[in-house]
Amino acid sequence: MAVKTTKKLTPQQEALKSDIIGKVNRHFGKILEEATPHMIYAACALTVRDRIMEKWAVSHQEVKKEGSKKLYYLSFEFLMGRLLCTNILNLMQTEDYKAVLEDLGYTLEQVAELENDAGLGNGGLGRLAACFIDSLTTLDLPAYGCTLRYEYGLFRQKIVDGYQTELPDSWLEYGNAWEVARPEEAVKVTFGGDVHTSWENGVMKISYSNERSVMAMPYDVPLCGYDSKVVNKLRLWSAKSATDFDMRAFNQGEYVRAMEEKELAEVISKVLYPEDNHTEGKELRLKQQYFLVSATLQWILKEFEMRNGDDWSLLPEKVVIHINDTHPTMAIPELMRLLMDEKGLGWDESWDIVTHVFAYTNHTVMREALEKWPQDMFRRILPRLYMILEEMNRRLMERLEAFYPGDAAKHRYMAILADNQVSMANTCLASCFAVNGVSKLHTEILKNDIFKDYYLMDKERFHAITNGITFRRWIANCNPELAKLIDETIGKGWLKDAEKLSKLADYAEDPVFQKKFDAIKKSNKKMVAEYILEHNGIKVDPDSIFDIQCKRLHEYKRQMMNVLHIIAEYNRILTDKDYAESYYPKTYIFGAKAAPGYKRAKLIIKLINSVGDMINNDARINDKIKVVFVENYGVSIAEKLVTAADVSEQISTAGKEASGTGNMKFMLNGAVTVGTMDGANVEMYEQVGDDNIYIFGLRSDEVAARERIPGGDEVKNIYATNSSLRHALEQLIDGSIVPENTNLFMDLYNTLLFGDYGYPDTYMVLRDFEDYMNIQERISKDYQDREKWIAKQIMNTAMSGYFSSDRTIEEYNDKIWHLTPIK
Ligand code: 26W
Repeated sequence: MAVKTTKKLTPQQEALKSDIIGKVNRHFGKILEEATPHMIYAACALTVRDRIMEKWAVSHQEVKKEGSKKLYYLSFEFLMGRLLCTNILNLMQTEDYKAVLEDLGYTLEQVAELENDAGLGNGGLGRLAACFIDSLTTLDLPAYGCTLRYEYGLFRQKIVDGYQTELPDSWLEYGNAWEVARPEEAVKVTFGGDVHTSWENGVMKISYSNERSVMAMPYDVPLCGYDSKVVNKLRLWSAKSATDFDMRAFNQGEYVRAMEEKELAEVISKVLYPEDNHTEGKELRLKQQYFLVSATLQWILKEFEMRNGDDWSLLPEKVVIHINDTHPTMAIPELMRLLMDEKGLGWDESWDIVTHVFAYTNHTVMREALEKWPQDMFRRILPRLYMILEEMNRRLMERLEAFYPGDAAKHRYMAILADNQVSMANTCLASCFAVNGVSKLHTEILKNDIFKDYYLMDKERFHAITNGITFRRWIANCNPELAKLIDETIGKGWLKDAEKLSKLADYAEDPVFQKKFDAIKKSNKKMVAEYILEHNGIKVDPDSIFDIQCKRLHEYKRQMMNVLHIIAEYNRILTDKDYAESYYPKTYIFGAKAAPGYKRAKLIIKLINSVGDMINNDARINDKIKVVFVENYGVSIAEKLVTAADVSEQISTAGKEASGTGNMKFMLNGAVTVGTMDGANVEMYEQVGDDNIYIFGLRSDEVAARERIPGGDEVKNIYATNSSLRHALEQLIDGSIVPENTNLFMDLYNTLLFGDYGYPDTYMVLRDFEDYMNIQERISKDYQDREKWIAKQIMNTAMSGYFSSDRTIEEYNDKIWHLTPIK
């Protein structure tokens, strides 16, 4: 692959080298010269794993000895990405691995690229979980991440003729070097059937008939923190047929049927649901949810019992369970069930424990994302849990009647069971000892709007904890040159204490530092330009402004506004000579997956690609604008893109983006944000001040006010008066973009101008357009004042310390979890 270097290795590096060669020999039965690059990757990973395992054994003993309280972070998504570089960095061996691999004729980057992304998540919520586990471990806090071992992660996106198509993500095809199977810890999870109650000595006994069981098989991925002694783990549960075991006894016919049943059972952990911010209410998803929480809780109780015996009242002192959005909510009635039916506790005792063990984070206020299950489906699949929910609901109604006497509408809105549905959010709100939002603004919306009635009942429970990201991955690993420059300028401490980055502010206007900082941005832009040339066949100019919007595709994130604005700029270059002459070249880069069933989002992807074709191939504009859609956006592609952005697009409709974390990744790497006062953008603005961020658009209260009225007049007026917007809109339906199919984008045109339910422009694209256009024009101007612009970029990196997930985790720990760091 690369050219071998002749640098002399240190004794430690020599030892590492023979370790790697040894793995190639013993694991693959090959000599080094015969090893494929994949074998080199696997051999490397195995040496790293050995080192983690050694630490693990020690760490495990420490946790046991100290009898510490543990956090179980339950999440349906853990978007881990690749682990090789993270683990090497965390073990502080990056230089050694680099040197050894170079000695073997590889670069670390080349080898790392061979690892499949663990794409076990859709977007923000899943990536947040991954950043959290890194920070928890780095802060020496004992914690376990718990999720499903999806055989297929989030689909691989392939753009065909401008359209998104979905391919399976078989990330396990070469095996997973990081996991360890724990078959001895498998547990049984039971679905369906009939529940029978009987009484023995005054105690209710539960039994089942016609139920079906599935085995849950755990796989553990050990995780080490940066410069920390603790090893935590991510536990991945995989579904296995419970009938596997008597397979031998089966005759030919039954053998095949048994195989079919096995397939049915194992389908539970087959695939990650690709919906983000939208629930579908599918039976299999309900089963996945119960499967994860039941397996995890059985394990938690077993561990607790082993260490502490059967005094269950101690559970809240030893265990805290975090529910990452409502998806694992069934953990609440499941713990009730286990304590009552299996451990013999009464309702009140169990309830007292349950209400001191669970904490819940909300990650979205989008109505279509709030999970509700049809009651009859729930009852059929989880009959015993349903009984428990009925009793929880009955008691909840008593509490509500006491607090809000006679207010039936309110009771219904706050109920666990109402309108033939089971409300997961209300189950959490009725049971958790802590509830939090993921930014200041988002928490205000929870308190004053969607969860207001619960907030008024118990204000102390609500917390605002702003999200963060791990600086180890999002700067040290993805932008090593910038990390090195920071080390040289302010010393190394910032990787464990991100607030130290603020010292960079002193260098914002220093010409020598500016030059170095700018050179790094430029070289990252070149790297991305090469990537684009290779993958899209489009030549982009690294000297142009790189304006990037990458995130899930959703109407509220307003990729649509971005595209309309690009069309408007393009039109103006064609018609306004002065404008064309002064126009500073721009490269607009998009990356986004759309949920496969979200037609409009997929149409927006097609629009971006079609607008790209139209503009990129128009010789009249002389390469001034390029539009690029980067396929298959995910963690590893983000790691490239965030380092190369000049402008970061964070333009959601105010009030809709709970926090955003992509915004932080760009900021950290010295991009300047153009954004609305939404989610964590608000706090980014507080950190960097007016000069270093471009804020535009309606504020969340202004959006909320407009949502209450149909708004047709305002929209009509905008349409009549803003001619560049009108022109761009008309081009959606006049064949300018795709001449052979004039009607292609009709739906996008219609939804903006007429809306779906008589409310046009649901996401305020048209109403924010002019403001957006003006601010974009200002950005283009400001960019050309190079010193001033680079100073802005440096200020963004300097003031990003607050957005470290280490800070977030410390807040969670102080306010909610109360874990003690392992010594
Ligand atoms: C059931 C379907 C479904 C799937 C995922 C509904 C909702 C979700 C997530 C809660 C959506 C999500 O990822 N939300 C994002 O969470 C991030 C981490 O807190 C925030 O930064 C983003 O603003 C928020 O959209």
